[in-house]
Amino acid sequence: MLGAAGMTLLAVGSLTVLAPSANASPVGPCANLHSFTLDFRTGGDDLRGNSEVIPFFITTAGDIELQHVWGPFGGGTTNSRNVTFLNPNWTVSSCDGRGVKLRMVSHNDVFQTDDNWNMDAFTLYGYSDTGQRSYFLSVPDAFKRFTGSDQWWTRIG
Ligand SMILES: [Ca+2]
Repeated sequence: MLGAAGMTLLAVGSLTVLAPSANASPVGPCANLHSFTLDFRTGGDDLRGNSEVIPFFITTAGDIELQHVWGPFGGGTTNSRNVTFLNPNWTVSSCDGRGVKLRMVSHNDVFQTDDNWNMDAFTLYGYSDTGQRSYFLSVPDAFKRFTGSDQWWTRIG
């Protein structure tokens, strides 16, 4: 349940507290998801062209891998990618969606060290087989710095 300023109201016994939260939810009736649009807002450190982002859609049935995404994402830009599940025949109900997980993998050229990437914001839109937007997750304040030793970012709605 959403309270003021996008905070999630958590009922803990008789106590209600405000916790920061991603804004994630199915949209409309349950629908089988087939494709996604991923929006990545890059901060001051770019994602190189030889760096790969592996997205996973977190569900009640486990983490389902999406098609991989590659840079370059320039510093201070927003880049959008349309993907399906890694196997385009896979599907999952929008009502079983719980969040997203990203892994950045560097593929270094000779003389390159691991890439670092500042992802300031992230948005995911999930679409049904009829193209209906059926899942939405927005993290406007991700401010994640991926590095060679810190490759993972997870957000549960
Ligand atoms: Ca970089």
